[in-house]
Amino acid sequence: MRILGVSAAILALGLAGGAYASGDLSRADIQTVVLEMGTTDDGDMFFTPNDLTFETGQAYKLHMVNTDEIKHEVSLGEMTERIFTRKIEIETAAEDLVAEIKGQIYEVEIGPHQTVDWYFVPIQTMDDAEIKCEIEGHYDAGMHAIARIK
Ligand SMILES: [Cu+2]
Repeated sequence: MRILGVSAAILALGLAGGAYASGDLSRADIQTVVLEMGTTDDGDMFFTPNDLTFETGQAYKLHMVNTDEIKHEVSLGEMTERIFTRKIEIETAAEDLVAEIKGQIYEVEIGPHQTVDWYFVPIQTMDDAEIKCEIEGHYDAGMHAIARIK
């Protein structure tokens, strides 16, 4: 009985060390993903990359870069419900903080030649998420991306 108890304790420690991180998951080991958006010379609109995979429990900084002369949107739709948003961060070109916005966010609109960072941790899996720009005509011009949470 005593041996069984020790084994159970070792097993529990092993699981705790291997499968679960401790502390603040939204700040540990943040992985940066760059999402560029713009318009090609042919008039096609894009997100690059247009196929994204995220993992539950991994903290991300989605670095959204609008390379265009016009504004665009990054709308997560239903994926918003599957992530914990820590903050949206806006800085000047000189990297001075303009704003940190906290709370659940569905969509971010980004001005011409601006960047915005979206800090989040996926908390539920999802197979068929879609990131899109909902400005009229932009989706049809190609401004959407497939996303999944594993
Ligand atoms: Cu757009």
